[in-house]
Amino acid sequence: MENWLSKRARLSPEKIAVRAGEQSLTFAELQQQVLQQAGRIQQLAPSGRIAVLTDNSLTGYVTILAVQQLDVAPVLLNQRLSVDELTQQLADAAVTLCLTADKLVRPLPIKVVSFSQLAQQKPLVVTPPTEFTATTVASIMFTSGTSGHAKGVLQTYGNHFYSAIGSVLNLGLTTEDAWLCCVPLFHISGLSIMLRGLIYGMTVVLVDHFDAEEINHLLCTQPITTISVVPYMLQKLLQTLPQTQHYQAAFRCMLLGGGPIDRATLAECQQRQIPVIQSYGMTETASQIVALDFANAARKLGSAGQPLFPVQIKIDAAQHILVKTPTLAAGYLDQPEIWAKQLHAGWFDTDDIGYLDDEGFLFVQGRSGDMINSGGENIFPGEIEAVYQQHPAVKSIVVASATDKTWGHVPLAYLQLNSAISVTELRAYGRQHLAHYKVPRDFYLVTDYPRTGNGKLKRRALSPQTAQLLK
Ligand code: S0N
Ligand code: AMP
Ligand code: MG
Ligand code: MG
Repeated sequence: MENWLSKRARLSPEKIAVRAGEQSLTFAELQQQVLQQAGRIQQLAPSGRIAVLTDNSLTGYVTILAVQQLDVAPVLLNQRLSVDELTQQLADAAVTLCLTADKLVRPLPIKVVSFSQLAQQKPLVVTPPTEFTATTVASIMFTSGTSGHAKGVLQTYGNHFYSAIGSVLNLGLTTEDAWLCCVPLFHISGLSIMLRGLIYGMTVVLVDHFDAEEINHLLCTQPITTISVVPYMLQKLLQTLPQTQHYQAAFRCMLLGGGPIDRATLAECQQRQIPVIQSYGMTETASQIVALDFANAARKLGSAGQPLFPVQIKIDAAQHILVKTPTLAAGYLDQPEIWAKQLHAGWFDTDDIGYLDDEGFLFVQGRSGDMINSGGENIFPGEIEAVYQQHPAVKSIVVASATDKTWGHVPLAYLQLNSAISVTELRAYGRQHLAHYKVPRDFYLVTDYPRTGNGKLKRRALSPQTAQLLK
């Protein structure tokens, strides 16, 4: 395929590509800014991989596209990670240059260039790739792993293209469409909106951080047609939208994904005429692979929908959701053996549990493994345990999931101690080494861990009821 940015700038140069607050860029202007930014990055003479650490700022948006125009797959870093976690990912991806929003600059063991330092560079003239090949890796983003070690997911241009097409065949497209992006660009939820923008020739309304009142205000006053949200965001939007206020008539789709949702929230949306479209997908499938359609949204409340046109789904004997899709990533960076374990004859085992009803609609029921989904962020107990096991006061630790009113699920820690330590110290230690959303909400002391007859840990049998809360 022709380079998406060049093609889009030629097809619809005057159309608004992106709006961010008071700023907006047409596709022609976006192309010009992106190529200039690429020229500045080139001035830094990067060799090897380039990471981008940014919130949803317009400069971040331009920078991610600029790295792609240098024919390099940007490594997209989660802004909430700790220095230790970022350092690990940078090393895993052999990144040599990290382009960083000024407010996210942190000491990292590689070359860090802030966006304002980058702006000082004199742009070189760059020659962008004329084509985006389907098999070329377009982006790398990390997703947490069982062992405590994050895995870099290799998303290709082919993955993103099939994903964008699968979505639009379901949701449709009008010339008026404007998609609000308040989900992070460093997650596929956000990155996919940016790439759909190029592919569809659609306006993206970029919001640098999630503020429910501000988003409600935008949806009530501006001609936005679509927004992507995780369940936490939907709940906050509902809580802060006064009963007397309504979204603009043009608003047609609240695309919900990234985690489980309760029926009551969906029913409330229905009652308030908020057009929620549930979806199911993951980083490894370059966003949604299953989604509801407008005709069935009300009738199939609670279902994640049907497989999108390019996607096949089946359920195996253990009730795991298996997927076969051209949006499936090329693999995990340098971890082919882990990838191979999840892939059987072209079918990828999601580790999610679900069933298909008699009409082929998917219902996601949970996870087979230990993953914790907190506000749309994935956490594996192993990554938390590995950090706390380094602490001299901790003799042993097991982390388990608990439901939480705000975040859906959160980690709880069950400990045996070598020496006395306060919960304040345990929290501070966690916050130093882990993303804050991974720090266990509560810490409990236990005398023993529940095990099966043959000694295997029964993580899910741990409960605050049988443990002593550390205060
Ligand atoms: C929900 C978010 C925005 C919450 O962040 P917020 O409110 O900005 O928090 P901060 O102000 O930064 O911090 C306040 C305190 O809250 C803690 N905190 C932040 N996030 C979490 C969290 N997730 N869990 C627990 N605590 C959290 C902070 O640590 C801070 O505390 P202190 O002060 O103590 O540090 C944010 O979490 C967020 O953006 N979440 C969503 C991420 C996301 O997009 N996930 C989806 C990933 N999956 C996919 O992308 C695949 C599915 C997909 O593609 C998709 C998904 C949705 C819709 C559409 C699609 C699609 O298919 O297109
Ligand atoms: P990530 O790897 O961050 O992209 O997160 C993807 C995971 O989020 C999936 O494997 C599921 O566990 C969860 N998830 C996504 N959509 C849904 C949904 N509709 N219902 C339940 N869980 C979901
Ligand atoms: Mg995942
Ligand atoms: Mg905030």
